[in-house]
Amino acid sequence: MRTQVGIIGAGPAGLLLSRLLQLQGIDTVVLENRSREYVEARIRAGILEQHTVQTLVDAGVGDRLQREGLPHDGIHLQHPGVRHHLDFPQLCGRRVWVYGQTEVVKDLVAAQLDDGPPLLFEVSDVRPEDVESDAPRIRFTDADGVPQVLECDVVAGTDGFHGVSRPVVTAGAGGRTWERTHPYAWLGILADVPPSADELVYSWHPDGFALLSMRSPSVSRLYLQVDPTERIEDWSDDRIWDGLTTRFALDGWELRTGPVTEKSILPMRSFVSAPMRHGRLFLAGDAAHIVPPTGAKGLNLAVADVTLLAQALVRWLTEGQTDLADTYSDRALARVWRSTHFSWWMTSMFHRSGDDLDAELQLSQLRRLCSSETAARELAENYTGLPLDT
Ligand code: FAS
Ligand code: PHB
Repeated sequence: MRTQVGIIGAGPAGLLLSRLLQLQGIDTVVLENRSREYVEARIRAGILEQHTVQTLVDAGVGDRLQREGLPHDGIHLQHPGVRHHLDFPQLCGRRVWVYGQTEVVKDLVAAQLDDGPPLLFEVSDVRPEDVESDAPRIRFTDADGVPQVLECDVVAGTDGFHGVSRPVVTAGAGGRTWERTHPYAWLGILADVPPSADELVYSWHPDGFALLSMRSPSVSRLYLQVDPTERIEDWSDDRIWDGLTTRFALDGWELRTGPVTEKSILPMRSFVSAPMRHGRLFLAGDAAHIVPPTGAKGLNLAVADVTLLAQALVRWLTEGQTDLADTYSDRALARVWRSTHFSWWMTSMFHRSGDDLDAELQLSQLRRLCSSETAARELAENYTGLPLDT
């Protein structure tokens, strides 16, 4: 098999990269080791930055997003007795959209299987090889158990945190990684109950953080800060709703409860690996970096990476110019560190772990955000997504 760009992993990064390159006449093949059903069922992010929405719309995969997605003009910040709304258009002229990552992936898979380049599910033994040469290739076994070799001009490692691509980059390019596992986790639920608030509520509470989010006018998505050692079996639906009701308590307001359809516990990690390239192997998305979800940056960072990578590969493969490819890693990492800082800052401000002094410092920060337009603008600019350095 032969193509121009071999893409490992059919998450949002790999699928969108294939789409952006297809629109510029660049051939790709996407290799995914899970089934279509599995990839389309994974419940992850839910907030799209404005540039992410524009990128999906410009790539011709934004119709359902614009029909079914929920545009949000802000978020609510809560601490005991106070719920304060941040008006994003007023603060920074941008907004965000609520549209599940599950739906983004379904739209991208449908477009690819409709009139797109090859997307091979349920492959195995994927190994990028000779990425330092001018003729890299990917060895893999197809869904029928037949060994295959995909010869490429370039390989894109968009295979997530546990993928095979990053180890090849770090082994070849040296470089380094930065990592921190945060001392808390998120218990997340999906529930068939209309959201109890018009926009997201980030709540600081002595018992721990809580987040009220949603997926549609009839489906709520909520998160509770729990200890990382907690087991989901120990959390009955009633216990979860009690915890949420306590942490969102506000006079004259009530949290609606309903049937829980999915629940899981998500560890929280900050991780960055540099460089994001070795030879003709380029990393994008969770393959190179992980942020805690408090800043709603994971999916949006993956989209930003592949927007930069697509531009670099089009210039290289159609004009023979390697300037953007040669600076891709540094340019992508600049945004990665900005998002890693913002995600750490939001996480540190809302999650209870330290002593009472920490609690007062967090509350002072929150009061500042609720009373200062300058402080609120900094949050709004980062949350809605800083302009891409394209
Ligand atoms: P992905 O991990 O999505 O995709 C990588 C793909 O590569 C997968 O389909 C995988 O099966 C495939 N793959 C792996 N190894 C392979 C191999 N050897 N061969 C072939 N294919 C291979 N972000 C938020 O902003 N908000 C959230 O609430 C949120 N919740 C999350 C919950 C969870 C459990 C996780 C893990 C992440 C969450 N994130 C959240 C972050 C999330 O949105 C990621 O940033 C996003 O999925 C990154 O997309 P990709 O880089 O495409 O990686
Ligand atoms: C979500 O809707 O899943 C969500 C929203 C905001 C976050 C994290 C997750 O910060």
